[in-house]
Amino acid sequence: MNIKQARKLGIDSDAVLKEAVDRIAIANKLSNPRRNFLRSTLTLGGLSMLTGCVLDDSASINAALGRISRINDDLQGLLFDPNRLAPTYPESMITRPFPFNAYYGEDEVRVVPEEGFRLEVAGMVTDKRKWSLPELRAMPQADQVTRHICVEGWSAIGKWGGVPFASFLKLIGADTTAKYVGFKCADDYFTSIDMPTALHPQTLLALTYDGQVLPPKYGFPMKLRMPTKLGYKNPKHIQAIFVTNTYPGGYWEDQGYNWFGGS
Ligand SMILES: Nc1nc2c(c(=O)[nH]1)N[C@H]1C(S)=C(S)[C@@H](COP(=O)(O)O)O[C@H]1N2
Ligand SMILES: [Mo]
Repeated sequence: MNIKQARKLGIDSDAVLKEAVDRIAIANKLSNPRRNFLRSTLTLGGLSMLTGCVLDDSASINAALGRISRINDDLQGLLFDPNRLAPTYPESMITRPFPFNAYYGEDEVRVVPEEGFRLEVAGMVTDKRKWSLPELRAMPQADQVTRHICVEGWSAIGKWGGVPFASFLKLIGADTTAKYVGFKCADDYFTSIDMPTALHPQTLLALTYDGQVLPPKYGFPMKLRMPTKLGYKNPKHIQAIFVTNTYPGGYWEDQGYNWFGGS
C-alpha cells in the first residue's frame, strides 16, 4: 500500500511515518550524521517491502519501524569492537562545572540516603546477595577521564571512579552469555545495555565523581559510566541491576531513542 491508498482509507500515513522515523532517527542523527539513513530514504512502500508487512494503520507502521530499529541495534552490536577504547583526556581538560541533566530539573534531584542502602542484583546471576556501599568501595577501584555525549547537543569531559563493571559481573556470577543487563534507578529512570558493552574494560560502576563521593546530582549512590555510549544509556541512582535475555527497553528508548545508543 502506498501513501495515496492510505489517504483514501483516511489514514495520514506519511505523517505517522514521518513522526515515527523522526523519533528513531533522533539519537542516530545526532551521534552520527552518516547514519541518517532512515529519514532520507524510507518510504511507506519501502518499509512495507523491508518488513513484508501490510502497513495500513499507525500501529502496524510503528511495529514495522520497531522491527527495523531492533535490526539496527543488532547491526550496531555487530560493529561494536569490545577491545576498542574510547578516548581518555588529561585532568586539565575536565569541564567545570560538569553539566547536570535528567528528565527533571536540578531542583528535583533524588537524594538517596546512604544508610541502609543496598544494591539489588537479580536475574541470570548465581549470587543474588545485596551490596552495601562500603562493600563496593572495598573492591578494587579504577578511574578514568572521558567524554560524556548527550543527544540534546552537548558534551563534557568528566572523571569517574569505581568498580570495573566486568569484575562486578564476575563476582555475582552473571551469565555473560545473556543478551542484556538492565538497570532500575531511584527516580523512575531505567535503561538496559548489551552484554559486550557491560563487559567493556572502560565500563565502570561509578561511585565517585572527580575524586569525591558521587554527589546526588551526578547519580548517588552509583551510576554506570560507559564512554562508549551516549548519555541517556548511563543510568544514575542505580538501585537494582538484572541480567536477562528479555529485551528490557529504557525510559528514553521506549520513546524512540535508539536502544544501542553507541557514541
Ligand atoms: N536515573 C537517571 N539517570 C539518567 C538520567 C535520568 O534522568 N535519570 N538522564 C540521562 C541523561 S539523558 C544524561 S545526559 C545523563 C546526565 O548525567 P549528568 O547529570 O551526570 O550530566 O544522565 C543519564 N542518566
Ligand atoms: Mo542525555
